Amino acid sequence: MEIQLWRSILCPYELAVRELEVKFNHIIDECKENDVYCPIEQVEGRVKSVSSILEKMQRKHIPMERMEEELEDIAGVRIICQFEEDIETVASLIQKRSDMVIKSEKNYLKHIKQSGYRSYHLIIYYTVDTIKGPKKLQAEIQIRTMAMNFWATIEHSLQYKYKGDMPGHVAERLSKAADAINALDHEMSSVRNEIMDAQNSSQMQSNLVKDI
Ligand code: 0O2
Repeated sequence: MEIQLWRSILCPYELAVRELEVKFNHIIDECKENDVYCPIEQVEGRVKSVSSILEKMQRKHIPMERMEEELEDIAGVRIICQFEEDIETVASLIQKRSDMVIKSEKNYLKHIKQSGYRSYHLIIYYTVDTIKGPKKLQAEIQIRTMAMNFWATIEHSLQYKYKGDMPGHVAERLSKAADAINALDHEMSSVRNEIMDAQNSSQMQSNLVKDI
């Protein structure tokens, strides 16, 4: 397919990724403005590369005419959170929005992948306005903690390095590292809960003193 044709196919996806990044970053701004804790730490977006699209179509035997329907992650946005509990909060924020419709979810937090990969994926329908009119497309939103992202980023680049043929001992070490990441996420949540409990009880005590 000609470069020009690829550009015109991917152009609305570029717009979708940019709009979604703006919208999720705006949630961070709104939280700052209102001085409330933000469940979103960072937002990243990308449009899948042509070579990656072609590789996936070949691997999954997807014909060209079904590409946009079957490739759900041409547009991709990654939302990074501080704590595991934030993931659910972000998912319910998305659920309540009128501009994003959830098509499906993949919960790799409950069903951890064999590699050790943990993340929460949502496929959404999102409409962009183009010069040819509105276009409803699909986008994948990956929601994960900073620790999960650290692991997934390194594991992904190793997968790329080994071109799908990762030596067993490397995969095993990565799987153990994923367990350590899981333990780290739990520990950080526990520390946070302890601090919040202490803050709440000192707040209650100072309210009591005020009442007296
Ligand atoms: P990129 O560069 O992010 O586009 P697939 O797994 O691609 O055959 P499907 O059903 O779309 O098919 O998979 P899934 O699991 O819903 O989502 C795929 C994306 O999730 C991947 O995209 C990764 O970003 C991420 N992912 C899934 N499994 C793993 C894993 O074991 N390790 C890491 N690091 N990431 C994972 P792409 O297309 O691989 O890459």
